Amino acid sequence: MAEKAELTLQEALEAFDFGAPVVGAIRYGCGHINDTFCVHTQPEDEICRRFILQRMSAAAFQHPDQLMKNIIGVTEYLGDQIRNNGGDRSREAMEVLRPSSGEDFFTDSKGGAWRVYPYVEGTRCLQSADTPELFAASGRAFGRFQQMLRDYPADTLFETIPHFHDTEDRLKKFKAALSSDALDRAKNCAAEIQFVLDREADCSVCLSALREGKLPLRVTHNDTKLNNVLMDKTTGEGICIIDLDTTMPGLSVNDFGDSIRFGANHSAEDEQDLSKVNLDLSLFDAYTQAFLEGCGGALTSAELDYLPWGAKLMTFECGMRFLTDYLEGDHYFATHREGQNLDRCRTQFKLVTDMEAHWDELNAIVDQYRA
Ligand code: ADP
Ligand code: GN1
Ligand code: MG
Repeated sequence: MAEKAELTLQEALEAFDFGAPVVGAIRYGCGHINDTFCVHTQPEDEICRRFILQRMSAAAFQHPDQLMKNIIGVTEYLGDQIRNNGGDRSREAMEVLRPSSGEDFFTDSKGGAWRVYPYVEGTRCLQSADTPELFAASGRAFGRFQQMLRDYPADTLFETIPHFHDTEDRLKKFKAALSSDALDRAKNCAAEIQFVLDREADCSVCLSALREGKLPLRVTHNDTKLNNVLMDKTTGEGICIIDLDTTMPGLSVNDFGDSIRFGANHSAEDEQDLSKVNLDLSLFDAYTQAFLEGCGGALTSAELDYLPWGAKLMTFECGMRFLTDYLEGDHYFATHREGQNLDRCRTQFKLVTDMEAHWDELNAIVDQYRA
């Protein structure tokens, strides 16, 4: 189990030059992976300037050096494009603030790896899509992100989490957790275990299409949930894609699918009342149109064919990951109460069931937006 980040927070704060005295650092955001703090500084005669300070998850990332190389490469590349297009580089792309040592990140006395980004002011981070317009705005932003990285040299990117969206491998890991059942928790989730076993064959659908050359490998974000895009407070546009930890070669349909998984419904990811967890087809429709617009017509006809599969498999895979973590003792995803990973698994499987029930409608919506 990782040490509490608070134990070395002060060390981390001292390792960076924030340009003004630090007046506070508080836990921030709703991410499940990293320990995130918002740092407040007080420059003389100016309003407070904020930064995001994060201890990268050691459970998720074995090589923070490689992770930071990816992020620095991608953010600088995006920054150049934004500047060349007359955009506002400081708001539309993340920027890494290096520690005073000049390295890419700071390593604390307990081995924890820390990084800093300037806080992108004037933005909101949503936990649920308040309106179809806002959800569409996030879709345009994620589509644009993929479009901007279309010529990025993919072979320079490290695989920060091996087999991240390898659904077949996720199934293997689930089965291993089930057979050891270290905490004797399998008895609490027989229905969810059966749900996975009934869908084993589905795990290969997108991967087979990739192996057969039907789906292209692109540089993708791979963690496109709504709270990984910052929305402009005034215009509601999605302006800055964040959480670039898993930006690496992947499938466009997975980027589409992970957004649908998280955002195309009106409930929290850990909602316990499953009657409230329902796929909203109008949100699916709004996101599809906007994501394709953001991609700028770059998706192939096969990628369009597989969008509903991306949605279903990202939701299924995520549910299976929550279930695996539950069986293994909640080591990977941050939890704040007992059984939270099992609750998260249940919402995902409810959404998968809904997608299966509305399969023809999902395909018809995608067909509507074929050029
Ligand atoms: P995790 O991997 O744990 O999800 P994130 O990198 O997504 O961590 O950060 C967690 C939260 O911190 C985000 O959801 C967002 O609310 C906030 N955040 C991260 N970076 C910034 C930034 N540069 N400006 C403003 N808010 C940010
Ligand atoms: C994690 O980092 P965060 O909270 O944005 C996870 C995603 C899951 C998601 C489920 C690196 O995303 O893969 O889909 O939780 N990120 C990583 O909410 O594992
Ligand atoms: Mg995040």
